[in-house]
Amino acid sequence: MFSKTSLTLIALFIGSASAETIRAKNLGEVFGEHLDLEVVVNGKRELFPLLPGTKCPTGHSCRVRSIGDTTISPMVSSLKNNMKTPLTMSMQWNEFNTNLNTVVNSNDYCTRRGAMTRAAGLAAGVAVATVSKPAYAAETKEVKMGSDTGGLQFIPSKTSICKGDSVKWINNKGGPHNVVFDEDAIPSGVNQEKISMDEQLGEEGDTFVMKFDTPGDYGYYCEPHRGAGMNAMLVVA
Ligand code: CU1
Repeated sequence: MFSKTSLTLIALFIGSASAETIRAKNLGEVFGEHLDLEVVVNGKRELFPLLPGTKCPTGHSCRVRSIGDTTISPMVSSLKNNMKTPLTMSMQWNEFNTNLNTVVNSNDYCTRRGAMTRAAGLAAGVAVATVSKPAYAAETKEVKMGSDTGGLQFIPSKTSICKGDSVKWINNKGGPHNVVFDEDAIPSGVNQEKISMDEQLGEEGDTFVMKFDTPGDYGYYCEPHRGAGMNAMLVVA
């Protein structure tokens, strides 16, 4: 869906946005110029190219790209290729800048992941309406039931997701296994029966998938092997 270089740029930006400090600098109206959004990460300067005609996002520092600089970010090329009309271009660019603001201001992983996923989607030409849906940035994390050598445990024993994400439990070895949440170790208001399994997974490769919308800590165990200590933790942020 994205070019390799675009993905590298996105990955770089996600990785670098956690502890940045932003210096505000008023450049005034620089319409028609190429601007680079400047983010300082651990004393190291990162530049993120903005489209021609775009103002520096409020509260951020931007630099005017030097004349004759022919280096164009693959992300910008992708944006140009995918924004067909001036109207959708300005709409999507506003949305993109909003997401950038969220990304550079937020230290929260889930917020940042959502914003960056939406921004990347817009850069690839996905419609605003689509990327704005909560499910757009959602992920599914996998948990093995039983270690590869047949150990009675969930692997990993602790899983962290963002609200709206799902977990897929996969029956690995040593089954049958199941997933039962501990009534006393889930967020209040969550229906224990609704998120737990009724049955057990007998065949290797069988799966159980559940989506989690309420933040908090969830303790769960495998009913047949609870006595053997087969329990684990899920954290929904
Ligand atoms: Cu089990």
